[in-house]
Amino acid sequence: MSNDQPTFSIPPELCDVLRSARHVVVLTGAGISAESGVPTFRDGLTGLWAQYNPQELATPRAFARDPKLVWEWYLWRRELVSKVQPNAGHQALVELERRVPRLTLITQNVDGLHQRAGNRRVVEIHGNIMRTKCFGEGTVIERWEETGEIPPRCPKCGSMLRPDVVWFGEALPDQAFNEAALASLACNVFLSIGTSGLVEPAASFPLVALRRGARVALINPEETPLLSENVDFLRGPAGSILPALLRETWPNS
Ligand code: BV8
Repeated sequence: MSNDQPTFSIPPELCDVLRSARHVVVLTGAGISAESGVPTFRDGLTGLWAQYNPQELATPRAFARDPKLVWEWYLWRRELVSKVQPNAGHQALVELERRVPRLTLITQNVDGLHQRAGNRRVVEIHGNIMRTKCFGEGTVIERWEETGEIPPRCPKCGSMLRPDVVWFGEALPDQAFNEAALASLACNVFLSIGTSGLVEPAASFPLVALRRGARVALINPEETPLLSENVDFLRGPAGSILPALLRETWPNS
């Protein structure tokens, strides 16, 4: 094996629990889209945006201060995401959904790649960059007049339009949060994939599952705070680890 191959081992006990699980929860972060070419938040954005801190831009304050800059940042990300494809990690989660009685796929990502890969039940706890909403009323807006003004205006009330994503300091959508929290309480296995585990309340979902006796595994190329708990650590890229995990769990498929 060449030395740049990921050197991860898959605990057989994890495969056993996964094979017999009634309810599996997966939490994904930007890392699962990295192999599709979508920059993660901490790997730094490229080009024009390298000088900006996403945590500074993804806030209501940034939008109030410079709505044109924030709108154009999301337009750049939307165009980037629309040109990429789901990768082997996304595809493995579609297969996982077929293999287990119930999969709750919670994603922090706003790129819609899980749905494009074919997962049917995706809980988007931070919204979706392809959707646009009225800043004033919060209603999703699908069509508006392009007058050249940036950001464009809501055709109903004239407020500025904004991406339908959850910014720092904003509450998560009630339904998505409740579904994610309830699944974390009820699952047998919780896989945390491609997330630095620094953003709340998403980072607490695996801890909720752990406290309720679920088996928890971190699938990530680098360590995260989750490792301070009694969890499995499969170190490496999701695009390699997830297909291997499925092969070892369901070998005769
Ligand atoms: C809220 C959408 C309350 C926008 C995003 C305690 C409790 C509650 C809140 C807080 C709290 N402490 C602090 C807070 C506030 C804040 C927060 O968590 N701050 C942090 C920075 C400390 N939380 C909030 O503001 C949340 N709101 O709690 O509201 C409230 C209640 C009522 C009323 C009002 C308010 C909202 C947070 C949501 C923010 N929006 N995204 C957009 O996308 O533009 S967050 C955004 O950043 C992502 O969605 C994601 O969640 C986060 C980035 O994290 P990751 O996905 O983990 O990405 P990252 O780059 O960090 O890591 C990538 C990982 O992948 C790395 O580990 C890397 O090694 C790995 N990787 C790389 N390559 C691969 C790979 N893995 C696998 N395979 C590979 N090939």
